[in-house]
Amino acid sequence: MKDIREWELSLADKIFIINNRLIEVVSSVEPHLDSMAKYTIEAGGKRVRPILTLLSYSVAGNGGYEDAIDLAVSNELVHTASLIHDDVMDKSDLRRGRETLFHKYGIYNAIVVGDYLFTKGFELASQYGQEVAKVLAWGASKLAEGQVREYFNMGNLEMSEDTYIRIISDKTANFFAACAKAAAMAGGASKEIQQDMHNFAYQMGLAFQITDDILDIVGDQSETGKPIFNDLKQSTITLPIIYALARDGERGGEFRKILTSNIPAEERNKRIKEALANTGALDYSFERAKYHSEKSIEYLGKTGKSPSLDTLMDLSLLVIDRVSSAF
Ligand code: GRG
Repeated sequence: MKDIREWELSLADKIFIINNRLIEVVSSVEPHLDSMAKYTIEAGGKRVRPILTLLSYSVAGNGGYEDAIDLAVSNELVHTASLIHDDVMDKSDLRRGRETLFHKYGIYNAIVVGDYLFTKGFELASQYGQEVAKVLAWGASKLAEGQVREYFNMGNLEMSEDTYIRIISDKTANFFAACAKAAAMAGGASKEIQQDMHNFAYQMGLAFQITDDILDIVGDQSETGKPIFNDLKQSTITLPIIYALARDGERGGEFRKILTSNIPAEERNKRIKEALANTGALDYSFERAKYHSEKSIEYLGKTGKSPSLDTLMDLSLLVIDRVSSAF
């Protein structure tokens, strides 16, 4: 397996093309809109969804990826639109290592720029036909469902693991699945391979989001580009918290007491982190992420040999590898 830097380097040509096309398609004759849209795009991001799209397209066996660039860009635009709106809902000031659009230009501009990127994304996707655009629309509507389900479970200390999985399925995994399925479809893959690619990316998306939630606790802001302990600051309940709460009775309710205490945030976060490590909540969550990563590779294996198979397999392993160094 390549490490993340080697993996990114091996895809540098594709990422370069995606970035240039993103800038091109968000250009606007309205100078303020043009500069706000470009500000967001130039902040970067890992570009996981467009890369997933290009590689999934090549699973269909057509070799080249050039014809899938606009679909990849379309997926990144929809994703970026959702992040802009997420930052509005969370009132976040930092994203991708930069001041958020919301913080820099205010709520009204952030809403409109999000809408603009969203519509530009669908304009591009429409080139691939109604069926492909429909898959992407399904994925985007799931993003909204996941986001709202998460919102209405904020601070819900009784939230079950099943509800958590439903939330992350929609806000992350189903969109990954839509990117991969739409790409396989655009590439002319059989219905069976389209479904395998959907399942592969769905499982990888679950692994990705669980890892993201672990990184919110043990990660490093200089690497993730967003503040640590942001989920708890927003009262978002994630898998490590659910696990620790479920076992809290055996420990005299200690964890719940720390979670709901009024002690200063820095001290509270330190204690929460220690408790999550001591109760095995972080290990449990990592094992769950690993399970979904392995499952994703099983589905990928069913698609048969293709030029992008090893690179996609590495992606699924790297998704969880981001967190192993943080333990
Ligand atoms: C506009 C379609 C649309 C939806 C609005 C706000 C909202 C509804 C949905 C947001 C859902 C959300 C916040 C999902 C999080 C998904 C996620 C894992 C984000 C981080 O992805 P990375 O790590 O980010 O790939 P980068 O910055 O690298 O692109």
